[in-house]
Amino acid sequence: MGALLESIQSPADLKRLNYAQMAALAEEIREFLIQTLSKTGGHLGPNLGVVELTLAMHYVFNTPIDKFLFDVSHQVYTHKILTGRRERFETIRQPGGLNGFMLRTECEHDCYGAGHAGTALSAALGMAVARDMAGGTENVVAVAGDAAFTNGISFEALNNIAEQTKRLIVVLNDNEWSIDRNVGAIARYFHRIVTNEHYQHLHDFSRRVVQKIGGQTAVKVIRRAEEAAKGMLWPSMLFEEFGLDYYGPIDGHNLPVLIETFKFLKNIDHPVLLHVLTQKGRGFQPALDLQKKFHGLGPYDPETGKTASGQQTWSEAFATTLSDLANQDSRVVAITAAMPNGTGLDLFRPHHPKRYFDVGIAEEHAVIFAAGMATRGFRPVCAIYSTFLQRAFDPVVHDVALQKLPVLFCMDRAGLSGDDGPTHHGLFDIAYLRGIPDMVLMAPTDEDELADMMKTALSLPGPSAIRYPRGPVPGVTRKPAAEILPVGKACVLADGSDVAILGLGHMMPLALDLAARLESEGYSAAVINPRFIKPLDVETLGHFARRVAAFVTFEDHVRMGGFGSAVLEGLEEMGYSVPVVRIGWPDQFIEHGKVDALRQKYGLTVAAAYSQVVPLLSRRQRPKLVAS
Ligand SMILES: Cc1ncc(C[n+]2csc(CCOP(=O)(O)OP(=O)(O)O)c2C)c(N)n1
Repeated sequence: MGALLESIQSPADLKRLNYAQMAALAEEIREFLIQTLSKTGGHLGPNLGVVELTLAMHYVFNTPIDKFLFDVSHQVYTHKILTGRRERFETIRQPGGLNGFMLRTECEHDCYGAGHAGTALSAALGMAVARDMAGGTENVVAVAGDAAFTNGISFEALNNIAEQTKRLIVVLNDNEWSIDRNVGAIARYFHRIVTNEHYQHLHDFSRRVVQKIGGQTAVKVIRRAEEAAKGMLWPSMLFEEFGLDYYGPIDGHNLPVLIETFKFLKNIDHPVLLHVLTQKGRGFQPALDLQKKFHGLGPYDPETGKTASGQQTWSEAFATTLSDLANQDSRVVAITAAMPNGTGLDLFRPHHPKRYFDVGIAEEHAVIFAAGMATRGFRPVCAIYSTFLQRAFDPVVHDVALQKLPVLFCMDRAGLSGDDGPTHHGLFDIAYLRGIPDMVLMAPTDEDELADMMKTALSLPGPSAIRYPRGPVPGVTRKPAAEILPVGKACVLADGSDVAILGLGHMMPLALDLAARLESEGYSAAVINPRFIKPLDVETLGHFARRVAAFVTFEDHVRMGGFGSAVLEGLEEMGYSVPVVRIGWPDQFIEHGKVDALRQKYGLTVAAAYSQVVPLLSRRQRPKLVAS
């Protein structure tokens, strides 16, 4: 670690540095990020892009009194390093270590937590209005990426800002990238500003002014800085129409320009938007060459950027299957909300470029857009992470299900996401989809069954959803072609008369292990692959309810409102009172960490299921081996 970086314990230490030292500190931070993340993984590209911006903000403002909000907050590593977390930084995203995003419980400098896009402006406005009502003087600064402005909530906030407050600073951190290249009219609009012929002139002007003021007295510096910043005032119709004064675009890697501009904006009695140009991945050539990959990734070689190539993932299995199904059915179209890489649709795009739609970070729009296409005979497939589909709950209900439209939701990252933590865990989708009339909800145990479920879904007259997790598929031998499954029919893998164990989707290995353990002790254990969460196979449930002493359900989802709850309800409605041991996540937010360790900690294990179910079985009969 560099000497300057080592001297920084809090933002106060930063304020003692001069511009040259701060520029050197920026390089030390970059090197520290590249080395650390090569071991921990994380959002390298976005963080390399905002080092100077974050330094300048902390130099001019005073957190935690002043409030910084970062949209998504995946780009807050420098903020963490500067605010007393440098020594723990190597624990980022590791079990028990720092979270990868802003977390209110982690530090007083993290005034607002996030992980989903589009929230920074609304929350910042709320804080600014609260300050105004309390007669406070603190500054509120919201930093949002260019792709965050493709999100509707950002515009709902913009629509409201000028009416509610006179003091709010919005920083548009424009690097022209979302995870993939940013798309849509807003992206084109920002690009037009940046490539405007006047920009170069203004950019040079601001740099010259700041160079000139170096070394002069503080008063003169501030006055000249004001002139410089005023000189940069550049009318941007869009933001001006929303009632914000627009400043920029300025070079987001030029510390003096950033600092003098913030000093000026701090005293303006009007909401402002500062357009800052940054380079995602700055200082690390592999990240500049492969923007998408280095947005967020696991461990890599810090020299070459190379990562270990792994097994096929669920996302890849989904996308290749969708390409095949689209070959067979010209009505199939694929929709992503700015996640072509994460959802695997990158693999679909080259095969069916005209049937691939990236709508930006706009999950609600994605779902309603799909509904519109479905009304005209298409078979839209929305590939959206379980956690991000939460955003679009109402469109799923109001625009798809209520209108009985055949849209398929393929929910990637359904289950515990691991390192990303609670903002990204997909633990609620069964609960929020199960109560929607006509919804067909499925979970595959392997990639072959995923293909069958997709084929089944595309044959249905109404809405459907499939949940599958992050990570590699089991790697089973594939059938030559996908088959349509009987809807609402579970698959009994092993018959049994003491206990019936249901392993939902990728939790099936736990069901099989539990069955093996119970069988080895003389119990007779049935194993069932439910396939359908809805409609639930009540016939199969009823069949076993008449024979077994208990059910066990395994699910990678919260217990409350989840699959086990569905089984309980199904049994109760049929008049059975057989106990159900429900193995799933408890009624609390689960921290980040390794999936296996968190499963151990929260009892999503064979051992936990065993200890809960055996007393229920023993009451009914002695184990056969013991009895004989
Ligand atoms: C609601 C929602 N949808 C999707 C995502 C996934 N996501 C995380 S960061 C990101 C791109 C953000 O781009 P931008 O705001 O421009 O910031 P940058 O990474 O370029 O700094 C996306 C799509 C998310 N976090 N939230």
